[in-house]
Order: sequence, then C-alpha cells, then structure tokens
Amino acid sequence: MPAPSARTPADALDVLIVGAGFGGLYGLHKLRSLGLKVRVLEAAPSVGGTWYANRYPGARVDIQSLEYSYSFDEALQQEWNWSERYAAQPELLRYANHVADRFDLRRDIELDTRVEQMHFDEGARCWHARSADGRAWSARFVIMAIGPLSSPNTPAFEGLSSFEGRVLHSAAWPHEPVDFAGRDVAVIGTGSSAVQMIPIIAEQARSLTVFQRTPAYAVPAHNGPTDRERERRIKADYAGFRARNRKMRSGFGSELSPHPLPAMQVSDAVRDAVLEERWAIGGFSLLGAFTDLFTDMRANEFACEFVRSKIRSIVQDTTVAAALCPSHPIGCKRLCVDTGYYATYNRANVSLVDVNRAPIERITPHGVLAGGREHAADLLVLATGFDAFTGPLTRIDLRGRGGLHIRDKWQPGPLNYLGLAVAGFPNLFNLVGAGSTSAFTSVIVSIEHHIDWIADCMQWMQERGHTTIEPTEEAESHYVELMHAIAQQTIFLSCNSWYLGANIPGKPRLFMPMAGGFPMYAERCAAVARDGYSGFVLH
Ligand code: N01
Repeated sequence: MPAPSARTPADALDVLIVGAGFGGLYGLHKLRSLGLKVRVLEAAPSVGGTWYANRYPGARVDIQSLEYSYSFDEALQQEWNWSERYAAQPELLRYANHVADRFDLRRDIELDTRVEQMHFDEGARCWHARSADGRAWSARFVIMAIGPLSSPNTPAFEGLSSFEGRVLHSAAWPHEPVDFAGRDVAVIGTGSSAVQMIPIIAEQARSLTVFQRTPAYAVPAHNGPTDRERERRIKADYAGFRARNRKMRSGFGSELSPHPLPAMQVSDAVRDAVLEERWAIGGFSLLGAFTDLFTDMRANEFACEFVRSKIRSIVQDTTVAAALCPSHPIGCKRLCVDTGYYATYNRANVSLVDVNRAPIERITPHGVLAGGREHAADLLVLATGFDAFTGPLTRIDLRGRGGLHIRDKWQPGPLNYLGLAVAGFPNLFNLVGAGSTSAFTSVIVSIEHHIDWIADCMQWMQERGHTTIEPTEEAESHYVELMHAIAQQTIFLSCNSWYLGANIPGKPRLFMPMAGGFPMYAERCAAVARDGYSGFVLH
C-alpha cells in the first residue's frame, strides 16, 4: 500500500468505497485480499445497488445471466445456478447478497449511510467523507462505485405536485407490491424500464396510457428457464468463455460471430436472413449481426427497417404501429430487450399518446393533460430515466485539490482520464463512469477490469513509495479528444440519448462513454500501467 503522508490521520482507512452494488462488493473483496483497510458506505439499507433500487414490475437484466455475473472466483461461478436466461431483479439481488455473505463482506459495509460530502485534504493527502447523519471517515484512496445510472431524472412537469393519485419512479420503486388492479395507470417514457414494465402493468390495470416522446427499438429477449446444456458447456470452461468474451467489443456474446461480410456487401436476401436469425435468437445479438451497423448509416438503416417491419407485423392498428416505429438509428440509444412489448398495444385497455403530436401540458389532479385532452390516471409512473454518468457524482459535495467542486470541473462536460480518474481529484477513482466503455459492455466485465486495474496501481505505488496519483490535465484532454474522435466515426451522435446527456434539459451535449470497444479500452489502460502510469503525476 502506498505510504501515508506524515499528516494522514492515524485512523485513516486505506480505501473508502462509496456504493455496495456489484462494483463496491468486488472492490471490497479484492482490496481487502491485498491486506488493505477498506470500508464501504452504502446509502440503501441493502447491498445490490441498481438491483436494489430498480424493482419495478418486469425489471430484469438485458444481458444473459451466464455472462452478466462475476468471473473473479471460479467456485462462485460454478456453484451459482441462474434460474432464467435473463435473471429478474429479485434473483440478481439474491446473487448480490450471496456474494456479500460468501466472501464475508458485510463486516466492512455500512448500510443506510449516504455520503453527502467528500473533500480532499492536500496537507494530509487524504480524503475526508461525511454522511448525511454527520458521521465522518478519512481515507487515502476513494473509489466511487455509485454507478452511472443511479441519479433518477424527474422532469419538472407542471402540476406534478397537484396529482391526487400516486406518483412512482421506475428507479425508486416501493418495496411493497403495487396493486394495479382496477387502476387507471399513466406511464411516461418508453426506454428500457418502461418497455419492461408496460406489458405487466397492462395485464393488471383497468387502463394504461403510455406517453411516448421517442419510440424505442425493442428486440425480444426470448426469456425462459436456463438452458442447462448450454450452462454445462459454459461451466466446463468458464474461464475460457470469459476470456473469449473479453475479446468482444461488448465484453459478452462470444458464442456468435458477425456475418463475415458487412451488411452493405451482401444481398437483401442474405441480410434479411441474418437479421431474422438474430431476431429468433433475441437480445443484443441483432446489433452484432454485421460489423458495419454502428459505423455506416446505410447499413444501420437496414436493421432499423427490419425492426420497423416487425413492429408493423405485430401491432394491428396501423396508426399506433406507425407511431411506435422509431426513426433514429438503431443502437444509437440503448436497445431495449423486451417480452411482449409491441403486442401490448393490441390490448383494448392500452393507449399510446405521442407527445410530439400531443405535448404534455401539465399533470392535473386526476391525470395528464396532453394535446388539449385529459387522460385520466390515478397512478402515474415516471419511467423517465437518469441523469447519467455525471448526476451521481455532482449531487455530492465532492471537492478535490484547492476546493474544486466536481460540478465546476465538469461544467463543460465530464473531463476524465481512462474513465477512471479526474485531474484535480488525486487518489479518487470512478467506476464504470464517463470515459469507460461500461455502457456498451456487460457492466460486470467493466467493474472487474476497473477494480483489478486500480488494485494493480495501488500495489505499484506501494512498491515505489508513492502517496498520490492524479492524471495531468493534458492526458485528460487528449483522452477526451480521443473519445470524441472515436464517437464521430459511429452512429452515436445522431440521436438524443442519455449517452449524450440529451435527456436532461440544460446538460452539455457531449458523448460521455468510450465507444472504442472493451478490448481497445482495456489495452489502453494496460499500456498506461506498463508505461509506469503515463499521463499521471505521482508523488
Ligand atoms: O431510461 P431512458 P430507462 N417527457 O432514459 C422519456 C438501463 N436499464 O430507465 O427518449 C416525456 O432509457 C425518454 O424520452 P426520450 C439501460 O442502460 C436497463 O428506461 O429522452 N418523456 C425515454 O423514453 C437503459 O438504457 C434495463 O425522448 C420523457 C424515457 O423517458 C438505462 O438504464 C432496464 C421526458 C427514459 O428512458 C435507462 O433506462 C432498465 C419528458 N420530459 C434500465 N423525460 C435492463 O434491461 C424523459 N422521457 C437491464
């Protein structure tokens, strides 16, 4: 462990981790195994992070569970048996709890502890944290493991507080069951959360009105019980399977290869056959069908039109089908993986309001006024997403060198180096945030990568007697320029996505994740380490 400075408080932790989701749990396990004094602070009363907070009906993972799971411990990955191809939220939460128990993590986790303040002390070269209830900690290193999607976005709808029914947000769902029977429900939003909950709510509610601003591309999950033969095959060489996945741009999906030719170079018949095959497989496999879907708008348009034709074949009312057909490039916003989403619009109790034609004017005591018509509701669900990447950090009083607030530092956008560190914020690492490829990978692949990189870095510093590490502003701006140059070669800048901050009024429009693919990103991080942490200043 890096040497403490003479002024570091004697009771300072080696590492303070904020968040006990999948990132915080693995961080604690890994760094504690190196002999470090580590503490995890978690705002919620439970471990599990995203899978504790996002418990709306139908919440489940959109990457197959055999791939959306930890790889760091062979016994863990062998003994855990997922019940379904795509695990639902309760099973994912059980898994997080199992990991916490299996690795004896709870003794170093403080639940119900929301960090409100985190200040860097330049003299002592350590961080001081304070929780909402006034408790304090000091630590030489901090890892922010609070996730890129943990700051719910509640749009400022006029009249929201006058609503006499119940208002729920997809990302802050109550823990007791919500009874939709006999209710008139309004759902605002049609992203992944809405696409998962809408079919289930529709089956129970008296009426369901969906308010759509941008139609979603949704591909069937074809969820079902785990294929035990596939599981046996994977588990026979789980390490090899994980290694092959890490060679994929997305960190998962190595069982399927893209067609050997780009979509632009094959006939219509071949293209349709390949896309049809991927539709039958389900999930993200559609976006891996051809190598040029993310880089060539014309190729992408073939896949868009393929999904639009599916929508038109499923949805009986042609006006509704037309309204559900997206016009932006597929994959530009995160693809939704669904179970019965489009077919839900064939139900007599479901209606769709296109807010581009009928803008939401205000929420009334008894519903939603849009386009001059009041749509009755006694339960209003905001499936309106997150202030992604920056929101989780900027809502904390997080100050680095010279009292610089992260909000001011990131006023032009989330400057960072390798997605892991920020100039002016020494010894602070950010997990799966802006600048990382996490949004395009199975996030656990990114989490394990980041934590292993951070752990190696801390050991390297210890061997050389360094106390602090911080990126230079030059390295940071080169990295951000590289991110933008890569994004410009893709379709990602051509729609309004949370990757761009476009869902939050007033947020700078800037592409925040690294779109270069996981192998390229991991190699870049490895090269920086091999070069003695080039781009960082060490003291
Ligand atoms: O949020 P979203 P989400 N008026 O931002 C609309 C992950 N996730 O919670 O598209 C009207 O995607 C907004 O419209 P627009 C996954 O990475 C994974 O659904 O901005 N509408 C959009 O339709 C996902 O991408 C799973 O024009 C407004 C919706 O609200 C990410 O989390 C499940 C509005 C928000 O969609 C976020 O998903 C769930 C306004 N003022 C989530 N403001 C899995 O499957 C926003 N909207 C694992």
